[in-house]
Amino acid sequence: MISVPEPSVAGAPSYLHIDGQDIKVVAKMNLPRVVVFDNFLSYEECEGLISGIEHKILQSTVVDDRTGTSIQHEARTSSGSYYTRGQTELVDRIEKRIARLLNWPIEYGEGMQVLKYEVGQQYKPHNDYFTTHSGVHLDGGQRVGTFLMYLNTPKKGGGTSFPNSGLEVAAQAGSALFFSYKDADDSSMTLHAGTPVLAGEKWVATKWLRRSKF
Ligand SMILES: O=C(O)CCC(=O)C(=O)O
Repeated sequence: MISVPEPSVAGAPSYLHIDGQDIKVVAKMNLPRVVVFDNFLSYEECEGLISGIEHKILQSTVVDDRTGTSIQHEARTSSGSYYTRGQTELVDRIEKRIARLLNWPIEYGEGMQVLKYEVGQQYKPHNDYFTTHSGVHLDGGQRVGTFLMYLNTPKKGGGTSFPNSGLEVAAQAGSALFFSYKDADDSSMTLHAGTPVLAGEKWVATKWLRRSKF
């Protein structure tokens, strides 16, 4: 097996047919390794992920680099919650679709995080891999990929930006952004940010992928 998740996009397919879904391949980039998909989730699936969790969302936290504990921080002002792996039939179906799309075992994935951003809220530039100091989170190995699903379309703002390459992906309901990072350092250029929502609200679901069984 290759060392990071990677969709089967060699040969430039316009669509990948998975789980009855015609997933559109919209954009690709090598550095950072990014692939953008549309029609990954149906409208009903987006709504289902939001309605299944909105009653339990709380202020988001970040991992403290020094201690490895979860803390609230001005860099991340969204609120959110998690689905455990396979928690509902819908979550299970989507996790299987992600595993097939990225050629990465379902057991290597963390639970699914759902975030809600209101106007002015954002997630400032950060990397998703753990630093040596947050090694407390390394059971299941380092994170090597991120799969971000946009569950609605904010009226303005709320895209995901990669400040070191100038790329910005717009948040569009049902579309998804994949990026990978083989090494836990700057070489992958996957520093990224959830840009501030300027009008409306933003809902996103994130799946982090580990190097081994999580
Ligand atoms: O909301 C976004 O666009 C980015 C979210 C993010 O960076 C994360 O969950 O790690």
